[in-house]
Formats: sequence, structure tokens, C-alpha cells
Amino acid sequence: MSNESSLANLLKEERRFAPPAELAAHANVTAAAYEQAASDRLAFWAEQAKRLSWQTPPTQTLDWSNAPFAKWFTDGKLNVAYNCVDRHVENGLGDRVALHFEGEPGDSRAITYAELQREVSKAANALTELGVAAGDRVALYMPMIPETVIAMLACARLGAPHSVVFGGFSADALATRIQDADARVVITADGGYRRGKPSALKPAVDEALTRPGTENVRNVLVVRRTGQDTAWTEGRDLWWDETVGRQSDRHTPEAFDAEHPLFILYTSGTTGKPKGILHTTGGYLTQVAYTHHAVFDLKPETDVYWCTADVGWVTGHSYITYGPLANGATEVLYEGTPDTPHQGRWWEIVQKYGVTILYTAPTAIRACMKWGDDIPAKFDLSSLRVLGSVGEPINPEAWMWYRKHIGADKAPIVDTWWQTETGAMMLSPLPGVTTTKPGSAQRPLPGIAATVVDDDGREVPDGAGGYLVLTEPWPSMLRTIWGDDQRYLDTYWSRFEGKYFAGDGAKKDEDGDIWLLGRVDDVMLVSGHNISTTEVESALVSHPKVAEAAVVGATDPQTTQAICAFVILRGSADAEDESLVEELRAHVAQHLGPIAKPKRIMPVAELPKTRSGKIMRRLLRDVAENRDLGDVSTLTDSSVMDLIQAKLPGAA
Ligand code: 6R9
Repeated sequence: MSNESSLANLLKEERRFAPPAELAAHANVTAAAYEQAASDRLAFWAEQAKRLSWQTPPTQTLDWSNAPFAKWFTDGKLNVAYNCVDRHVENGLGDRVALHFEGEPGDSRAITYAELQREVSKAANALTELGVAAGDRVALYMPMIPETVIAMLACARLGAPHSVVFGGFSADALATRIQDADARVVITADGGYRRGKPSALKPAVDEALTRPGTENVRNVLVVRRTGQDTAWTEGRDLWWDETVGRQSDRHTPEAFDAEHPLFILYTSGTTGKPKGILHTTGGYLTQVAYTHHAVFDLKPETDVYWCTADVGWVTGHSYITYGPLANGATEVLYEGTPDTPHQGRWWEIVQKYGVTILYTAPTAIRACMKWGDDIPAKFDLSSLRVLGSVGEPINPEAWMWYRKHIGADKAPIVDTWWQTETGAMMLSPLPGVTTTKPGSAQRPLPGIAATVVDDDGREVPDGAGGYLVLTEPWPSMLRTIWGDDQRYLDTYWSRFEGKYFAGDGAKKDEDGDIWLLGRVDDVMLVSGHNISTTEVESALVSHPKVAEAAVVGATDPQTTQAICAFVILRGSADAEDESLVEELRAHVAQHLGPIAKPKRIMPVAELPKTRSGKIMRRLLRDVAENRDLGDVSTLTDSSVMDLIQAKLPGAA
């Protein structure tokens, strides 16, 4: 990436939104937190660790002597499940609802903290009976149901690291992850409900377990959710309701070292085998609890919190299971898709439970925009007071829509930047402090050190772009890649001396606020200029006829790369209309300058996405460059690619 052109800094966004006075007046965290943390970062984190109940409180904060392998709170001992469940019951909050479960078919179930304690204890006793001991890995392949959260907490209670694999992944993807972690038990369900029908899970487990390298799996524990026919391997397979159901609901948690492994979560990476990101106990729980308290301004007595992520994504780990429950929150857990049985399902849920804090992804917001403003308008969303976004850069137009149509033009939006590797939020506005800017994640949170550097690792001045780096260790950082320390060093710590390389392009505006520009692989080089796919996509989405856009750089003999855009049009727009394509090209040129004008724009019906809603630009690049498609195993719906390819000139 050339320095002088740096990353594009083309999009001008002038809108500003001050925090609501009422919220600011009672906010959990004020501007003073930044100063406290800046004056003594380690003391700040030592203070935050006191949010947890330690059996042995730590006397050390950070051991960085073997950098970049960090140890936080290393001489402390605690139990994560005790912190997320038992202590709330001991504090007299046993009757508080922990989970409001809403099944896709409309069944619902409220689980209090006291009940959660009994369920987690029973599950821990069952796993113990199956021979699971501290350090053993347990794989989870589950729908979004309470047993998933219960199983995670039961593993944590026993010190048995879990590896949750998305229910949408194939048997192949599941087998690779079982092999890599050498799992001993798999917890699954007969199936879950998706798009109005039962979707089986158990067959993929059966298939995965025929693969070499999975022989150490002794048992498969199967939750009965859909009641569909399920093949059975006697001696190996056990029904959850029978095996867990007959256990004692008492279980004494054991305290583990702060650095005891808590979970492994695989992230795909652009090439090669998936990376098993390892998280540990004390630092992780400290930072997820703190950020959940600070960024959402959580008041556990009155708030109803809802994170729409799947638990198979890191967002589900940190902001469905661990952060909210460590804070004693009441939260919604929803099984299904946003448009089943109708496109207002989410808003109906917000109304039903009086949700006050909503945490979702830009891809979902854009889908709702496409369905129309009239849909959320039919529901009472007045309970909402803080809105969160995560997963991708949020386009300013989607941000504005979220604020106006969901947040009644007053709920602050917190755009939270973080990664599986960072474990918890790293950059985000604070709802009672920050004057927000549509599309910017703005500043590192208190206690976090991040900046933007150029090719040589030098910090860029305000107004310039480059790469996002983290310059100091943080409590919830990954400790390594499971079984591959070298890959940990190579992937994150070798690009810039002493700094964590996040792999995201970013720019600083004139105020020093940070704007994320997408993965570095998604930055295009066009006639010597670096242009971010995110900015071109945002320009396209700002056109009234465009609902979604994905932009890639395709190799081009004249300009190195040529900008190639795939767009989903809104309702009535005609995909065959050549003049509309011209209008869109001109629209981008007008917003970003002629250099950013896409060479090709192709209207399509769908875009390829992962389960966490990220557009798989790698596949679109394959299409744009007429190559065979790479690995499609992590796509939600692989038929999308057939549809897109069939539209291309020259397609059969
Ligand atoms: C939590 C999560 C990490 C990548 C990250 C970045 C993108 C996430 C973002 C964002 C811009 C935000 N990302 N949040 N980009 N603004 N608020 O998504 O983890 O699945 O590991 O993805 O997601 O590119 O590097 P993960």
C-alpha cells in the first residue's frame, strides 16, 4: 500500500449526535474513565477485575515477560459459571429472569437465575459422569436454545474448554474442528427451527464422527428440540433429557487459575485451515463484563437486553453467554430468523419483552431497510434506549436508518469494533459520553490502546489512513492459536514490531476518530490509489434504489484492479435497466470522485454471506475474475453463488 495515497479518505460525513441528556446524567461510565485508564492502565484493569468474585483474588495484573504471550491476573483463581450464575443467586437475585427464550415456532420459556443454577449444575454432573474432567475439550453443535448456554456454562464450571461450531456449518467443517481440538464429547440437538421448519443437526455429527481423527469422541449428548427422527449409535449417543435430567441439581464449582483455558473458537481466516482462537478465564471474563456494563450502560435491575447473534459466533460467546450473565442481566434468546413467520418478528419480540438494549449486525439492519420502514413502524419500540452494531463497518445510511426507524431518533448507537481474537469490544462510542458520527467506531475504550499506522508501522496523522493496530496487551486477548504458537506469532505479531496487527484498514479523521474500512484484503488498488470497498459500498447504499452492495477489486490490465460492484436493488427497481447502472456509477463518482467509479455494476438477488453476516468478497472476486470458486463451506446458503454466476456474461 503506497503511503502518499494512503487509504482512501473520500467519504465526508458531517452528521453528529450528542448523547441524550437523560442517559448521560445517569450513565454507568463517564468521560473520567478515559482519564483514569490513561493515567494507569493496569490499575484500571485491576479495578475492573473486582467486578468478579475471585476465590483467590489476583495480586498481579499483567505478566508480559514472555510477550506476545500474555498472562493476566495470573495468581488469581475463580470459576466462570459461579460468576455468571451462582453468585447472583447468593446475592438474592435467584428470582430474576436470566433468559427469556423465544423459539421460532412461538414457544417461549423464562429461566430465572435460580433455575439456571440448577440446570447448569445438572449438566455439569452429567458431563462428569461421562468422564469429562478439567482440560478436556467438548464440542458443541447446537441451535439457539437455552441448553446451548447451559452446556457452555457447564463446561466452564468443570474447566473443560468448549469449542462451539456453528449449527449452519457442514459435517466437514465440524469434523475438522473436532479433530483439531481433539474433543471427547459432542453436545448437539436433533435439530432446531429455521425458516419455519425443523432443520436437522444430528446427521452432520454422525457423519463427522466417521472421519479419521475423531475417534476420541466417546459420547454424543443430544437435546430433544424438534422431535424429528434421529439415527442412533447405541453406547455412544445419549439423550440430554435422560442423562442430564436424572442428575442432582447441586454441584460445587471448583476455582481455576485465571489462565485456565475457557474456550476455543475457530475463525476461518482467508486461507488455510481454520485457526482455533484460545481464550482463558480471568482476563476474558473481566473485559467482557466491563465492556457489557460500559458500552451498553447496562442497569441489570431494569434493562432487558437482546443480542441477536448466533452463539456459534464470538459475539454470542461474549455478549450472550459470558458478559451479560456475569453482570446479572435479563436477556432475550431467540432461536430463529428475523423474517419468520413475518418480517416484523424481531420488532414483535422487542415489543413483547420490552427490550431496552439491542445488539445486532449491519447486514441485518440492511435487510430490514430493504423490507421497508412500515414494518418496524407497526410495533411499539419505545422501550429501546441503546442500540449496538457489530460485525462489519456500518454504512452511514444503515446507521441513520437504525437510529431513525428503530431508535426513534434518540437512542445512541454504539458501533463496536472487535474480533474473535480480541475476545471483547475494543473500539466503540460510550452511550453517555460520545458524540457519535454515523459509520465510525470512534475511539479505543478505556484501558485499550489502538491506533492507525502506515506501511512502516509509523502512526499516521489525523486525517490519514492505514492499518488498525493494538499497541498494548488487553485482558481478553487471545492467548495463542490452539496447538500452533508459531502461527499466532506469524499472523498477528510479525507485520509490525511489538504491535498486534488486526488485518483491518482504518483511517483517522480530523478529530482523531477511527473509521474502519474493512479487511486489508478488501482494499483495492486502482491506478495507484487505495480505495476501500467499504466506502464504495456506502456510496452505493446511499442511493435510494440500492438495498445492499458488495464491492471487490478485479485484476485489470490497465488499472491494476478495477472496481466491480454487486448490488441488490430495492423493491421496485428493474435489474435489467441499463440506465440505472449508469446512474449508480455516476452516483458513486459524484460522492467519492471519478477514481472510485465502478467499472462494472451487476444487480443480483442475493450476496454470499457467512452465518455472522459478513459478505464473502473472496468468492465475489473469484466470480469477477472468472475463476473457479474456493471453499464455500462457511456460506449460509451455497446456492447463492450459482445464482450470481448464472447472471454473468458468458455463463452457460
Ligand atoms: C466481533 C466479530 C472480526 C472482523 C474485524 C472487522 C469486522 C467487526 C466491526 C468490524 C467495522 C465494526 N468488524 N466489528 N468492522 N466495524 N464495528 O465480528 O468478530 O467474526 O472475528 O470478525 O469483523 O473486519 O476484523 P469476527
